[in-house]
Amino acid sequence: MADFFTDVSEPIRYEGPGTANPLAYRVYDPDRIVAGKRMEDHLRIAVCYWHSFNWPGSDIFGDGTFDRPWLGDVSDEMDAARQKMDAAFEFFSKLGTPYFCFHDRDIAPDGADYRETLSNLHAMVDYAAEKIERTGVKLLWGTANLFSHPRFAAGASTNPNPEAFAYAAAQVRHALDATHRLGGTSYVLWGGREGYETLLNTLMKREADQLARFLELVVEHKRKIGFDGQLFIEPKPQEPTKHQYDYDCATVHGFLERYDLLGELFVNIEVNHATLAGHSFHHEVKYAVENGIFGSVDANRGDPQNGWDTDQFPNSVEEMTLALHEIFGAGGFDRGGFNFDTKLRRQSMDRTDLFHGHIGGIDTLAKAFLVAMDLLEKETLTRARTDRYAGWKGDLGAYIMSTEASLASIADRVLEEGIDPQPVSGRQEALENLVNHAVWSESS
Ligand code: XLS
Ligand code: NI
Ligand code: NI
Repeated sequence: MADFFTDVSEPIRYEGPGTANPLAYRVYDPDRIVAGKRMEDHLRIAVCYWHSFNWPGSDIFGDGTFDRPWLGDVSDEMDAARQKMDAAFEFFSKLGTPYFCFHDRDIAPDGADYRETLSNLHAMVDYAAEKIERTGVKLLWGTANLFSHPRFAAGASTNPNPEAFAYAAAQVRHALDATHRLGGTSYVLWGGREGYETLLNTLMKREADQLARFLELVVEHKRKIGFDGQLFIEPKPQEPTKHQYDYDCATVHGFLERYDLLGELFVNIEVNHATLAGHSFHHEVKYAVENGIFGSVDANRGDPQNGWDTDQFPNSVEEMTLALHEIFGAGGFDRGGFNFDTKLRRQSMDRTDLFHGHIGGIDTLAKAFLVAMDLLEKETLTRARTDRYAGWKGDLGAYIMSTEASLASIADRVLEEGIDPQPVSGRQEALENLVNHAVWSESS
């Protein structure tokens, strides 16, 4: 088997902040112990198959630009799929990250009918099992592509045609089985086409019921096969649909509550989806953590200048630090991790650019992680927050929250005790400075 990444002969190593080597980690040090655990085990980094190995660098205006020999000759589709997997596992091993993730269609091509599609998938899952065994790279999550094929143009589970629902169910059943067989720790459902283009032809409530039924069936199947990983929904507000039902974390939370699915499904939060929804990534993470639905992260970033999913490699330590502060303040990941749902720019056509993108993103995450752990250890933000609400620990606060209180009795206390609230500073700038100081002074 020929090497595809010949510019990188050795696995990428930690060389520290002083190194001049562009193909080395400056901060990500897998074996470094932080709060009693290896950095690698805290961050659980995964490379994604689709953007890095499946996509030739095309966009809606132009053809592929990338140098990806494994995408070149597809006269034998299964042979091409094996070459792609060779390239992918060579990359995972050389990057030195512990996990990967995939869609069913990333690893195995569609056949002439579903029977052939399934036999392609089974063959490629066998091939992946050997690679996992040989390289030690593990599966973070699997998923099914229920958005590329024209049969899903009007949705997968939310399609007006029950046959599309059934087809999607078949794909998820087999992708979940494959994930289980490959030792995956979680499974993702991104509803790319689960939304609408126009309300003129849409029964919105009926589509929500179909989506809930679909999720119920997935949960049931997960139990039946004894998959003890977590199931994640990945919120996104729109693109490709005009409106996607899994708009953001709060919408997904309300949906899970309404259909009695809380505790069965969690969220995989993508940074760029958070910003598309008009939130910060920090907001989405905090909402999910505080409402018990946090699961995993699609680490990437958008471009503030445009409103679509550019999926760029993370490079803002500050943006990541604030979110990681919430994640690790609540104990970190269970079955999730940071997967790199990231795309190179179309002009970054060299194979080695894949290394540069991942190395920079991983170092950004590692740095943000160290800063967040430092802020948590010193209780910089946690103490400021607790202090701000300290009044609620007192007599009045406890009384208001008790069943003893009524609107009238509270009003009486205001009159009797001469309650006269005085505004206090929210100290936003002071806190922003403290976060910056931690970013600047963290010495890696
Ligand atoms: C698209 C999504 C997709 C999911 C996996 O915007 O991010 O890539 O992560 O289906
Ligand atoms: Ni995305
Ligand atoms: Ni994603």
